[in-house]
Amino acid sequence: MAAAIITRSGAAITDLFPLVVGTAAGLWSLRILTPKQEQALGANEPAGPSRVIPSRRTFLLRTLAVAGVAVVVGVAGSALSSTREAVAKVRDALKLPAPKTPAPALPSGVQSPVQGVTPFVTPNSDFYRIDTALVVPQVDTSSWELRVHGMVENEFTLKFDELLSAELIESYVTLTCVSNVVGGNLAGNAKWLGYPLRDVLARAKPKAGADMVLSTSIDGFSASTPLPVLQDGRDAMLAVGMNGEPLPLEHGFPVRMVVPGLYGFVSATKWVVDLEVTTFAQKAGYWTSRGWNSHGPIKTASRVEVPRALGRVPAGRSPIGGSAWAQTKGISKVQIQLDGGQWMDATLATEASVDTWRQWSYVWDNAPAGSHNVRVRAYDTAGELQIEQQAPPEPDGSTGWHSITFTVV
Ligand SMILES: Nc1nc2c(c(=O)[nH]1)N[C@H]1C(S)=C(S)[C@@H](COP(=O)(O)O)O[C@H]1N2
Ligand SMILES: [Mo]
Repeated sequence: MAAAIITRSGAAITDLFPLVVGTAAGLWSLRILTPKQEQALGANEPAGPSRVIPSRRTFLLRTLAVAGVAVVVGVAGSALSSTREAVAKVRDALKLPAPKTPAPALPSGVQSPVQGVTPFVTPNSDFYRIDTALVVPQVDTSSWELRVHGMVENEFTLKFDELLSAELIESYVTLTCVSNVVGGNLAGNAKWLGYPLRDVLARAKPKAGADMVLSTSIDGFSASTPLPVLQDGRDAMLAVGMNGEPLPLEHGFPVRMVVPGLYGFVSATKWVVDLEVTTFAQKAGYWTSRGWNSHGPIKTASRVEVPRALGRVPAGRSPIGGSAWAQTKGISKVQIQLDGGQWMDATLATEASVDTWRQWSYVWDNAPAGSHNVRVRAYDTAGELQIEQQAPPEPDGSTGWHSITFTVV
């Protein structure tokens, strides 16, 4: 899965298109224009008499072929960028309706007082990205449709205008990737606007025996979401807005799924166009068929963000801070351990909702000069302690307590 991960801020994957295609075309033209023997030469093979030189005529024909391919590639590249511009214009012109149920205003104090802790709301341009597709799909709102079908009494197709005129909700939800390592940054928190999936399902009327909704993207990605999760009242939605704007193209414009409490690989389908009500026994999502789990509840996690790992801080007052999350349950306690000592309660920032991360802080006065270690662990509101045992992300999410070392100078 790591190979499919692209995290960046700002840049679009299509920006890489000319580079990738250019490199491929360059390599190919080198290959076709270069005599075979020369290519086959290894480091310790002698050069010289065995070289084969193509006739002028062959060389000319090959040059023409290369030029022809360059034209085709250029045309394809510019067609792609003009669709991108067209969809970007549609997005710029789009006015999202106000939600029927707005998100409650953020209480003051959600942000840890420690300088350098992640912003409580992640700006869209800094939001992590996970894509299996190399190129961002370009989906126009006028052609977007969502097919709702499978084990339901009422199959239907939803158009974008219908979705916008439905009763929309708004909610802060922290998305997390199953590939996030302990202490990693594949998590982001945004205010989402969308159509509740419970309403979509109430209209479709799932039949008895169904236990899963397979959502599919226009790019072929798919996710298996447990049906009860989409009906239990949490703010699972077909999202159209992210932090007060239409979804950025990279984050699924015009419509994606957002489901509090589940890792993105089983819930957060971007550019979603198909919902099939089915069973786990019959169908599997994209990553499930590649060795990852079928169900993906988010595991309680916490991390130290300040000081930075291996950072150097001045002597005196050392502020320590970070975030913790246990979506749908909420965080009730965060503890830290300094240099292997007693576990101590950190100060919790205000909770925005159980579906968002919660920040924490601790001030270490007069930390002695030298190298120090900080460990962190969190409890959810059921009193359950975050798993201590270290485990890698595959197949259902990493576990372990985050630990960093820093130096007081
Ligand atoms: N179409 C599509 N949707 C997708 C993915 C993808 O690769 N393709 N990745 C999923 C995963 S693994 C995660 S964690 C979230 C990440 O959403 P983001 O890229 O908006 O942060 O999207 C999910 N939806
Ligand atoms: Mo993910």
